[in-house]
Amino acid sequence: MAKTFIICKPDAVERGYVGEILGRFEQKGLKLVAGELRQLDAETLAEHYAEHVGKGFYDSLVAFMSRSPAFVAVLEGPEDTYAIVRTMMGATNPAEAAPGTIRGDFGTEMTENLVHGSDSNESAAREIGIFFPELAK
Ligand code: IDP
Ligand code: MG
Repeated sequence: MAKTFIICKPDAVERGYVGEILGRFEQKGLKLVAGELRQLDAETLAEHYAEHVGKGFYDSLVAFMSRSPAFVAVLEGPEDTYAIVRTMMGATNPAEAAPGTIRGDFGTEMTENLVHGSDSNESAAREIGIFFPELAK
């Protein structure tokens, strides 16, 4: 079994897509093992998005991610569950994301792309440690 970390981003919460997004993962066979609506702050986002600090889009990313609550969650499934989640999310740019994916079905723009998912097992462990330290082993 493997855990991965997801965020239903503020646009998803604002637009009422949290149930749809979580439902897709549940229907796929992944188990919700933690989840909470949380207002994210700049400090937490700098840790979470450490690889992006200083990039051209970083300030607008933080403004977006902190403008209203996000739903942070941990999903559990088979080995490499992070990869299942990433496939179901679709490409980072919703304009290029395939129909049938979350971003492909519900988004149009790059920053407001509805969902975050860890990009490796190492990232999943790191991100779960930030948001749900009680689950990190
Ligand atoms: P990912 O979420 O698909 O892993 P990353 O490259 O890790 O994509 O970027 C993190 C987030 O930053 C994206 O999901 C998106 O919200 C935002 N982002 C990434 N690249 C750009 C960009 O070029 N312009 C605006 N926002 C971006
Ligand atoms: Mg990423």
